Amino acid sequence: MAGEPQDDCLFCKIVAGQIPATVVRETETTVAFRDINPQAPTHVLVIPRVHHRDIASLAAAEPGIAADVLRETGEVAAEDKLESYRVVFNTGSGAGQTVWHAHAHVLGGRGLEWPPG
Ligand code: DGP
Repeated sequence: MAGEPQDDCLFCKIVAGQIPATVVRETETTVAFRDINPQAPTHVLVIPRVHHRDIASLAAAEPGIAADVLRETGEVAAEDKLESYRVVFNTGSGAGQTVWHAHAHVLGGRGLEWPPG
């Protein structure tokens, strides 16, 4: 059920501490940790503790927690002293989503081209 931990979800396992991760920030509703395959000097994932398959589902069901995720992206950028950075929510397999637990990518520390690939 949406919102409940899923046995087969990698990020639910990180939230539960069953899989190790380099956690940089935690709040009551979110966890932020370094991406295992970084695409920039700073590449942090901010996830809600609750399970929803993507950011649209999270925002529809629990808009306050979606706002918490957004706020944390700014906190991550501030902690890494990023003046410029990008926040990405890959949504759907055609956009590159591979983990079906809502997450924001915070990317920075190098020049970022526009449009993205
Ligand atoms: P996306 O492609 O938008 O669904 O992003 C999923 C990201 O999750 C991808 O950049 C790699 C990262 N990732 C996958 N498995 C792990 C893991 O076990 N630990 C960490 N820290 N990151 C992971």
